[in-house]
Amino acid sequence: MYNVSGIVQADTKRSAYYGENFGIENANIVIDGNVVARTDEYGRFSFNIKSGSYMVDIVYNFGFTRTVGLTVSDGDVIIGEPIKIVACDFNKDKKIDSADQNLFRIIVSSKKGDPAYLSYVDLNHDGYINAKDYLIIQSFDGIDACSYIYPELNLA
Ligand SMILES: [Ca+2]
Ligand SMILES: [Ca+2]
Repeated sequence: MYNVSGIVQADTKRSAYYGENFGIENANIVIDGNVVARTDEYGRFSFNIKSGSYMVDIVYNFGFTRTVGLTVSDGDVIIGEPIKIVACDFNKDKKIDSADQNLFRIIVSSKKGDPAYLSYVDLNHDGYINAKDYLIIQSFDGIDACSYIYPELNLA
């Protein structure tokens, strides 16, 4: 068995600002229908698997599923590049549209500790629901999980 580790982050369509954490918490790493790992608050995951080629699904309650190829060949795999996912499908209807923006509007200006605050809407994890999060949500407006194609990613 070899160890595979990596990180899942919210896709932002822009370069991350220094010091911001776009890690996706509680995304499931799924291989052949089995959950092999779940991400922590920084999006980190790790699991053990034997050598082989796998299709790995990244499944998140508030985003689009992403599938990546993984090849493990007689050694541990440390995935250096973050795996980015569309993480603003808050109502999980496979579309990013006004419904998701409406949820944002309801809780905008809330901060960590407020009853209205939702950590999954705080995409940059800075403790505030504000324009920085909205810019990300807005940049994906109109996309549909059925037609949205992630860039191909194969993890050696
Ligand atoms: Ca949606
Ligand atoms: Ca924020």
